[in-house]
Amino acid sequence: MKSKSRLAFALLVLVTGLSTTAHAAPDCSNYSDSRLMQWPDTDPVWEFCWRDAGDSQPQPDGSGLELFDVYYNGHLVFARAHVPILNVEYGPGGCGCFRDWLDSPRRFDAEGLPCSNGFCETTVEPTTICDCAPTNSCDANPSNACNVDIGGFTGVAATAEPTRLTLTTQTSAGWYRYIMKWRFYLDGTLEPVFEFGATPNGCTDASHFHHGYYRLDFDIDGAADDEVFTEVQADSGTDSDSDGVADSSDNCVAVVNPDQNDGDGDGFGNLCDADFNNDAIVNAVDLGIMKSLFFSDDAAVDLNSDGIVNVVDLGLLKTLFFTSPGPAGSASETQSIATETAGYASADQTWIVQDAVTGRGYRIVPGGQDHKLTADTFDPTGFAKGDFWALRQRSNEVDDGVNFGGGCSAQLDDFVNDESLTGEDVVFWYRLGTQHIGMDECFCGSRGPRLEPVGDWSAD
Ligand SMILES: [Cu+2]
Repeated sequence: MKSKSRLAFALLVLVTGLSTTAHAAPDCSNYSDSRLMQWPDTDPVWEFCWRDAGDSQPQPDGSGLELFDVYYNGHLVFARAHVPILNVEYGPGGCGCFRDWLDSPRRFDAEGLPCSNGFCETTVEPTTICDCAPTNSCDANPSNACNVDIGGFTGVAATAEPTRLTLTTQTSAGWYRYIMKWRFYLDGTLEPVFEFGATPNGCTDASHFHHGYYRLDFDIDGAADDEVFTEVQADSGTDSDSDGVADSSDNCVAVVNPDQNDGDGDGFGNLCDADFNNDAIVNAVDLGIMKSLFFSDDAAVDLNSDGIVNVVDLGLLKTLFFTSPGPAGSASETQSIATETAGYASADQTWIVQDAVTGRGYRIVPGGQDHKLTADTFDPTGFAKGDFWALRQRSNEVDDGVNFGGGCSAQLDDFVNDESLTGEDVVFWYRLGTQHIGMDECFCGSRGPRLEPVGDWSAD
């Protein structure tokens, strides 16, 4: 990988007059204390500026290892991605609640070359307070080696493997230790990872819940023209036409077709698809195609699949005239989020933020444990406030301002005020969290969503 200081990069540009890639690399001089990353070395697919947690904004709490102007294959993904809100709530008999900070880097074990000035280029992932084999349970670990600081490196470690680049950092807030990773894959997948640890103290013997709030300021192909969708998995038990095939996999949801025959393989069953030229409308052109194949056994035009194209099929075509093929069911139902929305996620819910013009987007797929809010001694939902907030980008909404008004709980709901999202610059906030039952602080509860590219992200 390449990671150059701003100065070194400016020097390179001066000397060569050229960037090392076909398009201009992000200009990290726009973001104080940030550095450029390009990976892989040759023909980089990921290019972005990153800023160490110690320099992160906004103050007073910072926002961890920040990313700016993140490009995949030369296409802009994020303007900024970081964690401005971090908090913890204790159950009965515990220590109340805390608003924590993500701007105090803490040492961990990273070895590589170069490994200085807060940056360590490694070939194996570094070891943090959360990597404590053989057990994650402090109680079960005889040497109790899981919740002590180790290593002598402070800053950001970058680990290049054949198919992914991982940036890792560790910070402290009192006795707590927080690990942030960003994993960048060659195929465009991006995985933020958050882990929650601690050193020994009197509080964590009581059950408590940690919450981190990612702020993902998507600027896919620029700030304009964003749209947000939510995808909910269809109820696999519903069968609207009672043909024995559930809607979620029925290629004619409204027509009884237990055989599911689809002669042209376009996803619509023959009985609801007289669109032979696949232009999405049944019209005179399709009628002409049927005429030319009359008395043949053409698999696509034989609408009732009885082995011959005849007057029965012509009758079926007439009933489908001027309609679109389908509808066919799908495993997920996509709905637009047209105005600012927040809430808790339902099972299997995912989201897509995409550019309406280019069709490029990212799907946000929650990690299986990210949203879990079951606690044995108290209800953490009131404190968590939600799992997601789809908001219009506002420069005064980078933090929730709680530090000016007091309180531990996230106050993102104050930003939800019916502003339109369609065609705007969208910010997606994503909460993840984990419960620590008393004495299990060696369990760090690795959390994080998977961000998958949607659309054509190949290089221009
Ligand atoms: Cu904890």
